[in-house]
Amino acid sequence: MATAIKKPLTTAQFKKKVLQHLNFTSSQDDLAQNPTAVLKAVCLTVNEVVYEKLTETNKYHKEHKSRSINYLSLEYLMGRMLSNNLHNLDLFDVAQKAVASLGFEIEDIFEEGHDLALGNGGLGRLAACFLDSLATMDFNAVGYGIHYEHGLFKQQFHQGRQIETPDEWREYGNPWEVCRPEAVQYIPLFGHVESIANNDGSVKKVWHSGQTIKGVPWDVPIVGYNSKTVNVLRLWESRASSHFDWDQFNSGAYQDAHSAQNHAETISKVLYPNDETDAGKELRFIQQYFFCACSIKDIIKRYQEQFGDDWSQFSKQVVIQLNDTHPTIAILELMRTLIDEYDFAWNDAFAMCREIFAYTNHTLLPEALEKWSVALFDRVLPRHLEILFSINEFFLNEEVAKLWPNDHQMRGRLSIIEEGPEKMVRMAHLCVVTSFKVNGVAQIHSDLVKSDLFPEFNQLYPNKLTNVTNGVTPRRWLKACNPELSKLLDSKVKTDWAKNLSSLSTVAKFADDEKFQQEFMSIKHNNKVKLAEEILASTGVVVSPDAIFDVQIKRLHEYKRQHLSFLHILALYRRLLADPDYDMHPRVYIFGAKAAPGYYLAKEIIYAINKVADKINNDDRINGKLKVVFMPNYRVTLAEKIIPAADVSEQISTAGKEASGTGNMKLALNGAVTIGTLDGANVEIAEEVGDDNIFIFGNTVDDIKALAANGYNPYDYYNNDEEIKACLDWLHTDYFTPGKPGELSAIAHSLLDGGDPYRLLADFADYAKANTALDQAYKDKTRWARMAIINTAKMGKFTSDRSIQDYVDNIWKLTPMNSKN
Ligand code: DL6
Repeated sequence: MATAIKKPLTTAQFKKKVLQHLNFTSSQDDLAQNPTAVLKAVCLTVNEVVYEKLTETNKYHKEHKSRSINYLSLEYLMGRMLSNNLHNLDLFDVAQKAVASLGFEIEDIFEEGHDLALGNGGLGRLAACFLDSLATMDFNAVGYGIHYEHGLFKQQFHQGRQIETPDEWREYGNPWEVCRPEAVQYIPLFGHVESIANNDGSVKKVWHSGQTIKGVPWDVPIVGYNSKTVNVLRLWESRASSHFDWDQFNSGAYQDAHSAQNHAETISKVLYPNDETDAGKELRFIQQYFFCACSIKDIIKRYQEQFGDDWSQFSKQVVIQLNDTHPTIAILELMRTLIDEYDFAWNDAFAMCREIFAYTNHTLLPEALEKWSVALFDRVLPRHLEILFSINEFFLNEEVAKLWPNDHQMRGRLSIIEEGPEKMVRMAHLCVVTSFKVNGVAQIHSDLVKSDLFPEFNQLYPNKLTNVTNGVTPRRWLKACNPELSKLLDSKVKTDWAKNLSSLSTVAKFADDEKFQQEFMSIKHNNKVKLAEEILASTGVVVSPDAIFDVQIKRLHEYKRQHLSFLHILALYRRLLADPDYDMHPRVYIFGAKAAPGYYLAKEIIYAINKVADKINNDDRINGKLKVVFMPNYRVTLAEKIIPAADVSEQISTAGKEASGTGNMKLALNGAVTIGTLDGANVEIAEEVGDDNIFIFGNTVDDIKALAANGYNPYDYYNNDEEIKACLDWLHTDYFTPGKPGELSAIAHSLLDGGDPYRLLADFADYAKANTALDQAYKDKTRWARMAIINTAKMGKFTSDRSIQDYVDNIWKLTPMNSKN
């Protein structure tokens, strides 16, 4: 076992501090009435340890001039922090006992906390896992993002339809953040550029901005697990650069007095503003620039505190990772700063950027590859647009033209500017041109980035495109969320598996051990009992823990194909109605997903699942063999409850569409067996667990390409498969929506007349077959237990510690704290 860091507090000390905070920070004497106050006091107690470690961490890196990774991400899905921080500081049992002696269950105290839901899905959660690993592995890292006033919306269902309400995660404060007024930044916007001739004939560009926004940093400490490190996530809040107009206010113009303030504060108001309107687009664009500019200024400030005006060490000290294209403007901001504010020659500034930036691509979906109009750029960031044009000119003339002389088509294809009725800036092209490394997030995805998305760039820059397979932190996604299983694993694995996940492979040798199987499956059962209670509380549906818990939790998107599972549920229901003795083990389908507010079909899919669930769950004819629940408000905290209880993990995206997936890793780590396509990280999960321990089905990437090449016609499947036809026709009736026929037709329309863009019908039959095989496997208790155990045992590769080590070795080149190197 690796040497553990000493427990920072005893139970008695912890309790004393909690009581002190209750008395002196919150003035609370009636504890029984106030678990929220206890939560706050516990957090403040933990923070005493955290801030001391943060100071030590900063001191160390200053003294040792450690190179830092600066992770720029518009999204961080942190979830709740308390349980994780207690585990990482080895204070969980201490806090549990201390709180118990005050008359509370620690779990009830956790329930008082809010999720930090500053992200949409996988991309933001990945960023959170990476911060956890960076701190655990003692690397010098800062996460930069936006301090959104409202994170991802809260989801409720009203008569089956999604209703969105604002998320108020810090309405009454957030104990995990500290404001840093000493690091405020001022960010210019709009205006025009003046060209001033120098005496030597050169031209100096001066940007006269039209507005200035104040960026106020809030630091959220990131606590490493059993490590010396506490890093920070620095989130920028936008404010007006001057206070509201006092004179105007006193003269009675109350609204006007606030208007500049309102405009400035809008920037960090909401995560992902609806960008269907021009105003929404401008807001999203300004959000991106605002947080990039604040972060670049902060990175330079931190550097200058150590090195003054000596820029020679900058690229040795700093690496910046762009999490998707959202922070691309950071490249232009650094160029602008170096050239306009520090008098760098263009070539030197560009060379510097090319040593500092690296970019992660998270999607091949064309609609998700960001483009901004040149006109918008020109209006908001005129100086940046000039620099962008100069980079493009250099790229096209010095690089593209050398490899493909006089090839105008190639110039057009690779140019950072897309010509057309409206000129657009291709942000991914700017990233690829300027970054020194570009990575995809699973092997198959990275291969497709090379072969399909950026083949010419791969030719132009042969060693730039690479892969780093995603990972998840086992601290949150096993140790904290599945305490019983963790204890069982502790009893079998000698090393600290939470820090060395590959050591779980030891457990594979117990996969056929009857006693271990029983222990493993009885923990799963207990977790299912707890989830069944949660399901009853949140949906009113009674489910049996003896049924198969079949889980599909992820953003709602057509490519993820929740509606494939939905169609199969309809097919099973039909089979059961036709033959009540139809041989299947009872199954509970558990969905969790939010649909983007403007995504019509995604919302229709939610509605259809809810309506079909209502019917099935109340149909006595099928003897409870099938249940369907859509758990509202899917978020990190809910995932922590669902994942330990899952038997089956649905990972059924169209091959080639899911870049990686990380829910697939979390579920398998907790002993769920995957039914999935050969897509994203499923491919690598299959390699690790072996064909016998996963249900792979459906068309491969090449098959999907061939389907298109041969002229895909969904009606071929509809006309030739009686079950598909019956299920799709059913949706046009009022069977599930009494008196309202056609209410569920949208799905059928998209699959037939809409051309079935995600080839759902082409995979249906094989999916149904794989499900039958899965059902058979589950009925064999010994076989299933073996499969579940192997899944947990073989997930070593998918720890985010491994991902971070890959980034460090191949891209970032960092040295951890206390390393001898
Ligand atoms: O890399 C994290 C995560 C992947 O696991 C998902 O497969 C991928 O869809 C997601 N990508 C995005 C970006 N936009 N889209 N779509 O969220 O990244």
